[in-house]
Amino acid sequence: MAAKRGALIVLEGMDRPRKSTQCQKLQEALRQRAKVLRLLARGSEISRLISSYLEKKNNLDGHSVHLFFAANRWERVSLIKEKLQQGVTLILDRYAFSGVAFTSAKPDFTLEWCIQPDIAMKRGGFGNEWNENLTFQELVLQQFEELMKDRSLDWKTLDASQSI
Ligand code: 2DT
Ligand code: MG
Repeated sequence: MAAKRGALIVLEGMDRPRKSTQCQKLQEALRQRAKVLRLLARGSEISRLISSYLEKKNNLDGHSVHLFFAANRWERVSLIKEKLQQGVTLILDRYAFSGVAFTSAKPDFTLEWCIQPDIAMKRGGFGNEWNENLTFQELVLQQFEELMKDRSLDWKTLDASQSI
C-alpha cells in the first residue's frame, strides 16, 4: 500500500525568532514521521558559496546570491519529493519565501524579479551576518507581509516573543 504523502512544513521569518528551535520541537512532537531538512548544511558547491557570502568571505553580487539560494533549493527538489512521497513529513528552516523577502528588502530589487526563480515551487551561530540590522529586518518583515497576502497558501503566524 502506498504511504500517505508527508506534509511539507516551512518555517519562515525574520532573524532570531528561534525558528531552528521550533523546527526541532516540531520534529520531536511528530517523532519518526518527520525530519528537519537544512538546505545549507548539505555540503554542495552552491551551499558552500552561500555560506561564504553570509560569513562575508566573498562579495557576490546580490542577483547572483539570490539565484544561488534558489539553485540551492532546486538541487534538493527531487529529494524533497521523494521523501514526501515516502510519507515523511519535512520541516524546513526557511525556504523560498525567505529568499524573496530577504532579497527584495534590498534596494533596487523588486518582488516580481525575486519571485521568478522559485515560482514553480510556489504551490507545491549568528554574529556578523549582513542581514541582522533592525532597519533591514523591518524591510524583510514588510516583504513577508506582502507574500502572506496570498491566501492560497496556508500561512500561520507565531508570536516569537512568547516562551519557547
Ligand atoms: P539562516 O538564518 O537560516 O541561517 O539563514 N536567506 C535565506 C536569504 O537571503 N535567501 C534565502 O533564500 C534564504 C533561504 C536569511 C541565513 C540568512 O540567509 C538569508 C538569513
Ligand atoms: Mg537562522
